[in-house]
Amino acid sequence: MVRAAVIASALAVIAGCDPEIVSGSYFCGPQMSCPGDEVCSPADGTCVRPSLAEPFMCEAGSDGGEPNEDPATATTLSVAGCPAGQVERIGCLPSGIDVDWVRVTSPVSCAGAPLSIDTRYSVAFAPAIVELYTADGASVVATAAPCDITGGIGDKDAVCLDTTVPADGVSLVRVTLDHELDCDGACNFMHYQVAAMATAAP
Ligand SMILES: [Ca+2]
Repeated sequence: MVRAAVIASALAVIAGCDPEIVSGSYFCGPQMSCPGDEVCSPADGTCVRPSLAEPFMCEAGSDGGEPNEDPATATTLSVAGCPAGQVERIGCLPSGIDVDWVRVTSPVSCAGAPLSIDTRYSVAFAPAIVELYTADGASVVATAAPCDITGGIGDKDAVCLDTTVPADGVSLVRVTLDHELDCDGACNFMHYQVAAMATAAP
């Protein structure tokens, strides 16, 4: 709500003296909040007049990794080296029952090197929960924590996971929605971007 208000006033300044905000010109706040008579359109997470709201849809290509509901079918994200440039993938959780497994693979020569796995997602919808699992997918090793890599216009939130490249180079991650903050089911969907990068071993 605070972020949406800040963006709204910034756009008002850009528009000159006209205090009227154009429908669809700014992002919804947490849990699809919008000021005044506007509502959050799930289609793109912007505040619009109620008649213009459209349902959520996965972005083109964002569900290309499906099905990935278990470790055996996990979507692969390949880290090229340590150090190497960040690799990214767009994902989508269109409903509360969807689960995305992501297998982050790094060269075995990078074993022990610091590995960051960061996930950004729209602040408007149910937050993403990102967990690092054991290689057999049986138990959680670590949970990504909120982090400040959002920057920009303020429409994104993020959680970050700092780990190390395991001996076999495979880090198994599970992405789900936070049902504690899903607007009682009304914002139970999410686009996200998961990014991974390894740096040189100390
Ligand atoms: Ca899935």
